[in-house]
Amino acid sequence: MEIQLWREILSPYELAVDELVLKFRHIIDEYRKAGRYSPIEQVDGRVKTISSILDKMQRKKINVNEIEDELEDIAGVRLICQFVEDIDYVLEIIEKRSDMEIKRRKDYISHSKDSGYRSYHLIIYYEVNTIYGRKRLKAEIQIRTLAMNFWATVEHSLQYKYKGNIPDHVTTKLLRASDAIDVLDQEMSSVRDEIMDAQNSFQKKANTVSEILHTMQNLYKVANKHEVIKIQDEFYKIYETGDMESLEHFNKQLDIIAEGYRAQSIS
Ligand code: 0O2
Repeated sequence: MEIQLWREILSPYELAVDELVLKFRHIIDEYRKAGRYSPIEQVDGRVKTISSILDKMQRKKINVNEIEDELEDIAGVRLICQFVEDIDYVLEIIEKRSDMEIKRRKDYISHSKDSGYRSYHLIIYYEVNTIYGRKRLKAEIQIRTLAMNFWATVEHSLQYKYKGNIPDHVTTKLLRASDAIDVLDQEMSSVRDEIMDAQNSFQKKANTVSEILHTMQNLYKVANKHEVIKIQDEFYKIYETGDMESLEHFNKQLDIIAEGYRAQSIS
């Protein structure tokens, strides 16, 4: 097939990956801005390379004109979670969306692959709008924990190195490592609530500090400089104590001061 034709085929998939990555990153952002724990930790996306498509076509005996029907992972998005439990929340988020329709699920977490691979896969239908009109295409979403992702990344590089024929002694070690990853995920789950609490308070503090700094920046433009410097010193003192309640109280007081200046500028 001509290179130009490949570009035409792959272009809507590139758009789909860009849009999906943006949408999932926005979900993380929404959670964090609301001071809540995000079940998605990290988002990656890629369009399968032409050489990887050719490899898979060869492996699965797929014709050029069947590529889009038969290859369901030309567009791929990977959602990385901190804990196994988060995967169910992510699934719920996707199930509720109107712009993604689940076609197929592959649960390699309940039943890991013979290689030791663990991950939850969804094949979704997703619609993009291009200059040629609307196109409904398929995309693969892989959902897995940080630990599962570590294993899959290492194993994938070994598959590449050994061209799919990993020696037995390495396979044995990989299977053992996969079991260890499972144990690690279970151990991490047992302290999930504690870790989530810690991360939530960290996020809340970061949000409050960012609001305070934003208001102070605005005050610099309209208020008396000496007054703002006094407010700033007060902020540093409270910040050093590390007391969250005082920081939130200070934020509210600062809002009232800023509101006063806004009222003055209107009258
Ligand atoms: P690449 O290079 O990552 O793109 P099927 O649905 O069974 O007809 P398919 O499409 O192979 O066939 O589905 P499957 O098994 O769900 O695999 C889809 C993708 O999951 C793979 O894409 C890999 O990215 C990943 N994957 C599956 N099995 C393994 C594994 O044992 N180890 C690792 N590291 N990744 C795996 P590709 O196209 O095979 O590869």
